[in-house]
Amino acid sequence: MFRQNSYSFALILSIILVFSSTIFPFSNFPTFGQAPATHISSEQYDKIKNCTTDLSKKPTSIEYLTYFNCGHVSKDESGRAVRQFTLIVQENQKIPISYEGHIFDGWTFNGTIPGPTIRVTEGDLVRIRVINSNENTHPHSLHTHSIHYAKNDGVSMGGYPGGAISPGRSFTYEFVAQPYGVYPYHCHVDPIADHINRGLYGMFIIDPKEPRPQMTEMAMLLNGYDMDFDQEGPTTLPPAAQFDTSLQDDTGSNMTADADSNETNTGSNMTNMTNMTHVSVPSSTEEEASEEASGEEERVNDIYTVNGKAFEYMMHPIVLQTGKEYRIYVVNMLEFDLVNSFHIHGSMFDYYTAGTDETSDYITDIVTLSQGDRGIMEFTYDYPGTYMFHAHQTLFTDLGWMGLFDVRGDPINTPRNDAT
Ligand SMILES: [Cu+2]
Repeated sequence: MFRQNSYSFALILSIILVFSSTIFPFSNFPTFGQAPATHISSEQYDKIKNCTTDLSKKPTSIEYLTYFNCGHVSKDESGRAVRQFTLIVQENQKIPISYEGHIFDGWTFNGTIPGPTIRVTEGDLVRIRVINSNENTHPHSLHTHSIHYAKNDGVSMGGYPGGAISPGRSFTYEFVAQPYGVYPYHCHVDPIADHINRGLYGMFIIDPKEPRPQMTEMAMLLNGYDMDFDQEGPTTLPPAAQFDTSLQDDTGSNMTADADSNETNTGSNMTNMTNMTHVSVPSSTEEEASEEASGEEERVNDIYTVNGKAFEYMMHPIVLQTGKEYRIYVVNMLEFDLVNSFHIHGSMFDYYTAGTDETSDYITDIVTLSQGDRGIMEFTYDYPGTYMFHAHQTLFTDLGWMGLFDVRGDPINTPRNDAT
């Protein structure tokens, strides 16, 4: 009986499917992420996006809010935009991360933690050349989230040359940007937690072909710092044979950041790394830490921030206007703590998880983010005043993850019963 029913059910189902596909052929449904082509030129779009004209700038955490690096733009034969970026990895960078004198021994993409916000449009051909500075002692890579071939994934499993770039060498990652959304990028060399904690990460925005509604936009990357590097290392790498550095480029004498004016010549005393068998030189700190590692002590962050510096937006509140729409791209790159969050006072925001859809997921005043999670917040303020935004974990706020919006202008939509 059951068997007979199953057959009839299957028969009816296939009739429905065949019938419905003639009425609603699946090919008529828009493919995910493919907005209709616009007539807006990439130059016009880049202006809307507030793309920086100074690609070699080292933005402060104030400037980072609106610093969008859209690369050197050219066109290929088909007319497609080609965007080229250069990221230089430098170790032993002294980065001020608080107003109380905390200096972090960081590793940076182009001199800042976080690295520059990279911004492209869906369908662009993206080329990101990553140069591992000759003075460095560790291999590094660039792992971008989103869709691409494994060889451009920046991961050493599989022996891809872009998985571990030796000091003094470079590798160019190439892919077509898809789908639109907001993403993190970061180094993916083991031990990953350490390469991330040191500062090798940033934000990567793929804009939809059809521009989002225009509003003032800001980038906020959430991070933390384990200042004493406890438990760091050991940096045990697979044998060098897995990293065929002959497929990586010499940095040569023309190692430049995104703009020619920022030339940093580290190639003149470049040693030949091609036959290197072990590129990692653990520091004494790492060796000590590795001895303690057996204790399985938990790693902890000492400082938490938005865009790199503790309490930056308490010291420099972000000025907003009542009634104006704002969009924040948010990425959580916190290591060691599994959960981070973003809470705003005095207003609510539309939240778009991962920024991959035009419709918001919900309206809230707190979004909870695990490691690598990201999204887009859109909001307005009805009333003027000073409002906090912060993690809803008190420990994080006490240690730096807290800022202020200084909202100016007349109240709008004043409800009758609302006290002023
Ligand atoms: Cu790294």
